[in-house]
Amino acid sequence: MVNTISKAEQFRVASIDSKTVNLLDENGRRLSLALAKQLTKTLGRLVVGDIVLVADGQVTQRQPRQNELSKQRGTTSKSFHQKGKDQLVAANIDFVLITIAADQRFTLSMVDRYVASFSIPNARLAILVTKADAPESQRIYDQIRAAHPELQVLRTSIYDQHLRTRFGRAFPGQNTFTLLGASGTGKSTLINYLAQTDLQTTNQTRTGDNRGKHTTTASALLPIAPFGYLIDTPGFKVIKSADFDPDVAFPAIIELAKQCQFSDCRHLSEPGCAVRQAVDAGALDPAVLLRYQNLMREAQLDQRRHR
Ligand SMILES: Nc1nc2c(ncn2[C@@H]2O[C@H](COP(=O)(O)OP(=O)(O)OP(=O)(O)O)[C@@H](O)[C@H]2O)c(=O)[nH]1
Ligand SMILES: [Mg+2]
Ligand SMILES: [Zn+2]
Repeated sequence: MVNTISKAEQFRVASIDSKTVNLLDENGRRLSLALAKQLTKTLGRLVVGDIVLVADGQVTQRQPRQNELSKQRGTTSKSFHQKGKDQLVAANIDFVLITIAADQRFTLSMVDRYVASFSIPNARLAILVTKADAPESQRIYDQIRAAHPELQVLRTSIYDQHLRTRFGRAFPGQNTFTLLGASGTGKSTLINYLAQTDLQTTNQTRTGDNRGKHTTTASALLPIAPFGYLIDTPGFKVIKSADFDPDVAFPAIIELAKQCQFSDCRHLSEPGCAVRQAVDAGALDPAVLLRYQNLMREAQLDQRRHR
């Protein structure tokens, strides 16, 4: 008997442009649907990485999201109504991979910011020090390891012929990765390298400061065997989500703060502050408290700006 009822099939959102949503199924089958024909009113907005059911050329259902990753809109594109509003980047992510290029300006506060902004539920955050062939890469790697011993940090270089093996060992199994980082850090280049084919457009960085030219302009989910899916994203203009929690980047301080006399202690000059006591006793590096206070200040400035 011929089956006349079309069964709903499961796809993943691979990319979205102004008119079309491009889908991909587990067998690599692709399907492009007109956005205008989708029931976005009932489904909510779709984002790259979403898992959806499709029947008769229509998305009929969006599966509940494992998590969502959003970033703050670039200041340039921020209209009055969008102030401080987040832009959804991707959903259903297992690993958030932050790219930090060894040939660009580096500060630890940048890493603190990334960790505070992009630690999301049900995903692990790891740092990739890209362009590991650049002279500063070892120093940057060591600094990040020392400041964030809780994080997985991997040096990557497209001149490393064992990179695919090392990447597979660092992130075993099939996962969905989102690459996040400044423009020109080599996100698209890394994706092409892992895929062993040019899927994404890349571009040289500016001479002088090696900053990127914002080559990638939209997020895209790419199936790359045997690793799973990699999501390429546009380079950052502003490194943070609208609401970021400085505490997240400082697990040692969170732990100590449980012993502070006041539960809302900011570890500045409050009496009975266990964090400052730990610094005085030599149990906590004063540089860590400084970094924490810097990030707190930035978060406060930011909140004021967007209110
Ligand atoms: N030396 C060296 N250069 C690299 C490496 N990875 C990437 N690059 C170079 O860095 C430049 C920028 O790479 P892209 O992949 O376009 O950077 P991106 O992060 O995708 O940038 P946006 O799309 O603008 O966000 C290119 O010229 C790459 O060849 C690496 O491991 N070593
Ligand atoms: Mg790119
Ligand atoms: Zn305190």
